[in-house]
Amino acid sequence: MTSIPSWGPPGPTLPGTTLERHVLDRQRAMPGATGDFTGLFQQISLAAKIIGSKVHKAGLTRFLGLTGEVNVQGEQVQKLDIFANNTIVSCVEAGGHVCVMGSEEVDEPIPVRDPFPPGKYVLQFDPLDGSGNIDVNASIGTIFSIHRRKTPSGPGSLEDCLQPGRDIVAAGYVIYGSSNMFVYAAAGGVHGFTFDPAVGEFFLSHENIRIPKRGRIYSINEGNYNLWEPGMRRWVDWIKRPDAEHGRPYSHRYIGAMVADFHRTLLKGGIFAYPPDTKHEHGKLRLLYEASPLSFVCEMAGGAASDGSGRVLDIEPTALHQRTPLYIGSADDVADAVRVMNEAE
Ligand code: P6P
Repeated sequence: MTSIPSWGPPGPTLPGTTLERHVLDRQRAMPGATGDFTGLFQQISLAAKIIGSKVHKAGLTRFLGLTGEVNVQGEQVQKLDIFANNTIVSCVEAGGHVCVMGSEEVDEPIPVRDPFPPGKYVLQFDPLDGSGNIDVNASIGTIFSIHRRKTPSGPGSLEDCLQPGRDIVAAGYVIYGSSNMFVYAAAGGVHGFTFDPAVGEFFLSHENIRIPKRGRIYSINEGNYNLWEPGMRRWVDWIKRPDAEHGRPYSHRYIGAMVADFHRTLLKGGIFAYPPDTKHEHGKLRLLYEASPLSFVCEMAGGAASDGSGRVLDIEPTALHQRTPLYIGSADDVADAVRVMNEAE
């Protein structure tokens, strides 16, 4: 007679804790949990697997290159952007867990359509962040955030999308790189899962991620140096000035896809910054589906995220595609950046 493993963390019979099992175990601990949360995560995870498979074969199929179209951001649309967007919408809308979605690739909110039942959550996402890296085989990613709906019933609306990051229920990202990882943050902390293509599942690999209080890496597009405000140039000059006692100069790393630059910052510490410049009055990054979700992840891991004057999570959104300056990473490094850039001239 074989023994049946007792309920709890997987025994030797399972290769690890899957993302679905991890979320389910925490869903059980949530008062009044209805299973919607677990179901929504399963749909996001399925979309991530489909997108990841397409990204890793893009070089072998017709998915490389541009569609010739331009999205609401005024950016050249890559074929994989559209594929990723449509994959997420298709995986999620039928599940009955969301009432509306917001996407970087779509001008207006995407209300759940008949015959699908509108649910109690709001999903906003950047389907493929850093798509300029696709053709050169550098890391790219998907970013998402989940709020509870504000409107009482029926298909959701822009009102449901325009919520501050401090009200996020869960947020995370998928990084398509040397391996694919799914990282999410919710009330229970920040956890990372690595995809095993042999099994087709994300397995827990980074439990309770905590960002170092200070790092030694700064990540910013130095090519914009002459386009920045004086305070920004002052901070970058400061972080590069030799000061052995305080561990400066920092090293510079910049991948050009925020998900990848943020993921390194989360694991190793340091700071990622995208400030305003003469080309981007309010910065380049979008609040609702880039800055807010990653700021939520960062704060849940013990870090900080500022727009240069306050918490990103406290910004009250007024438009679906609004942008914000972003300084995100180790708490001490973000505090230094805000202090130095705002010093009196
Ligand atoms: P730049 C990608 O297009 C993106 O939105 C972020 O993922 C990335 O951090 C940033 O833009 C890169 O912008 O101006 O440095 O190429």
